[in-house]
Amino acid sequence: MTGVDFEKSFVQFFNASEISDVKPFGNGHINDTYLVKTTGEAFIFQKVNQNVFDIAALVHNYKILNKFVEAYQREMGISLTPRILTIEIGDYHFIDKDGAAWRKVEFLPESKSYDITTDTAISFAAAEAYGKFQVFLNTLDVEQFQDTIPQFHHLENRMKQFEEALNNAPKNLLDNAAPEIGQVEKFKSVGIAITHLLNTGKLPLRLSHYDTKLNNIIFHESQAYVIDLDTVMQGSVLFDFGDMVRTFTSPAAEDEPDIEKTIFRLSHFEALTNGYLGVLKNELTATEKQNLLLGAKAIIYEQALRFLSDYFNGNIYYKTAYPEHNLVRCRTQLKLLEEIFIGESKAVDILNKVLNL
Ligand code: GN1
Ligand code: MG
Repeated sequence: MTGVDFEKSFVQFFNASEISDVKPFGNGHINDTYLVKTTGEAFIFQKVNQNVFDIAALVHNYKILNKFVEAYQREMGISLTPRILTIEIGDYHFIDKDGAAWRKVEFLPESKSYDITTDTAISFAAAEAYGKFQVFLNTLDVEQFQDTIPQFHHLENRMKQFEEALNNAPKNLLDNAAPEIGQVEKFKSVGIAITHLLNTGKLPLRLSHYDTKLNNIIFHESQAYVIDLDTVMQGSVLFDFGDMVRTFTSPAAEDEPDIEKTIFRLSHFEALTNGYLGVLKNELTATEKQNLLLGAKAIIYEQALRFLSDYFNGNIYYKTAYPEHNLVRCRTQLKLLEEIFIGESKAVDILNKVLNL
């Protein structure tokens, strides 16, 4: 938490004499997040990982996005996301000597977020917040935004990266992951199907959130706020719907070692589908509506590939707590994918009902 970069960045935003406490905060796998308490107030202080994000693109996107978020709040009286505080007019980030970006964000006191939930009302409300956020994003010009991570939700790219990781993996890791390698092969058709669909050009390119995990929604005073806008970029709603299915429908943590605990709960699928599509369905095209479940399968498959690739690469992308952590994460994704295939016809019925298809 300390170190030269931390100190130098910290003083850009805070008056050290007013600080009462600084501690790590949240469960992000990529960025470093701290809760900073000052006399009377608290803030989120965050370091955006320069090894993962194109920082210039990220800084560019935030400037545009914030302008519209603030205008939306002024006009509609609704805040979509906690405020990001400027260091100078229009400047939200401080770039340190290594190229990482630091920022200060409003902290909503007594707010709650959930890694997993048993409450379908929470799944509904979180999905509705993402739906409203997408309605807002639909009003912006996608062409103005840059990719903060090139080819992020791009299965062709992810499958290629996986093949490379597999080819370069040490023998002992290949042995440990033999069953998972087999399952990845078994589900390859998911990656091929979404790639084919994306390549037909039939999906509209929309500005997307691209990290719609349950814990990227903050509940505060009966309102749900969307956080983590680092991956807002050109994309497809299929992946945003999919990442909700991935993180809302299982009652087990993403890194739960007991594989039996990862299941696909149709009750939460129904809740999130109602919440998200209740506000968004009239803005979606027929192709989008027909492929929402493929989006869910695709992002879960992608996540399995990403975790397993990182395991083979020596755990260089995701923060890990033990050597097999990424392998354990990969297993939950593959189990969830299997469960979705089992529950598919019921899930399609739910989708058709909500979409009046
Ligand atoms: C990362 O750091 P966090 O939790 O916001 C990742 C997501 C993954 C997620 C898996 C930029 O998100 O794409 O879905 O981990 N973010 C990036 O839990 O790679
Ligand atoms: Mg994120």
